[in-house]
Amino acid sequence: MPEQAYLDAIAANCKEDPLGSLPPATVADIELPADGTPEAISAVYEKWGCCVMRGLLSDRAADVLADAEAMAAGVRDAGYESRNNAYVPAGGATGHEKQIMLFCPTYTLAASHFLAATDPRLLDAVEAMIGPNVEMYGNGMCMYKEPGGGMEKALHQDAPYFYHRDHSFMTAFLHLVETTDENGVLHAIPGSFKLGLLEHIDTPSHLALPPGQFPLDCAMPIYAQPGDVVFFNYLTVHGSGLNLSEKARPALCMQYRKAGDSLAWHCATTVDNLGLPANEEERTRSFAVVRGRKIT
Ligand SMILES: O=C(O)CCC(=O)C(=O)O
Repeated sequence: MPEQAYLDAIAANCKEDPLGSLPPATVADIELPADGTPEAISAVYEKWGCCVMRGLLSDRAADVLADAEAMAAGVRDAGYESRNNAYVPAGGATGHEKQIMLFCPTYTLAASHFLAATDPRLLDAVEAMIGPNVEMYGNGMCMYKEPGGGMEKALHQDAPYFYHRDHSFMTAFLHLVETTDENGVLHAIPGSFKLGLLEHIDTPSHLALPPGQFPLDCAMPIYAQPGDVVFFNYLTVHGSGLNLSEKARPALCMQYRKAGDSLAWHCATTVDNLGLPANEEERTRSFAVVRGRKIT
């Protein structure tokens, strides 16, 4: 059973037709050019809880991709034993015994990943969204999606995984390859952050929204090119389908929060662990401050 704190949070947001209460959106509503002004970025993020900045890091994507593929090659050379911080669950739809789902952390493995996460163009955008004091969260995660059936990530919010006091937590999702319906394009529901924390269930891809109520196709595909970055608040509903193409679909997830925000609940990947108070170490853990300061 999850803790009462979680049950209380989701009860407050329980609606018969949660999606029906959201304004309709198209990609044009959340799309910004790489040189979008802070005012434009902030307005889109505040309204929709997500945005896509076209070509923001197009000059970095090739290096980040080469390092992600080197991480994967290490795992394959080791006969799918975990290496390079890989999470290697059962092969599922790939038909293989195992598949690479993700690498975490990656800033400790490859400079290209850290340099992307600290790129001033990206941090300018993050600052426009969450304010002048920005702290990294974690050390980078590369979602891999193997070819030939690589794992889906059912629609979910990131909030139950990393529930924070001030809800400033957000992800910058850097595309490394072109995404299509075939290879598991990222989907999101613009405006869904306004629904608050929703009830999640246990699935093979960890915590997710009940698929009967939130099938993948109720979200908007955000087709992208290498270097496009999708930003989303951790309450924004998002996910992606299987990769049925012949090439992997890696992407780099870089996470940030307002400096000083802190974990409120213990990190969780299963329903049983939701709503447990964060321990002292989790509440006070600090990461690199990349904009402004966190000084008391
Ligand atoms: O890799 C993807 O397409 C989805 C990733 C995701 O949902 C997440 O990192 O929370």
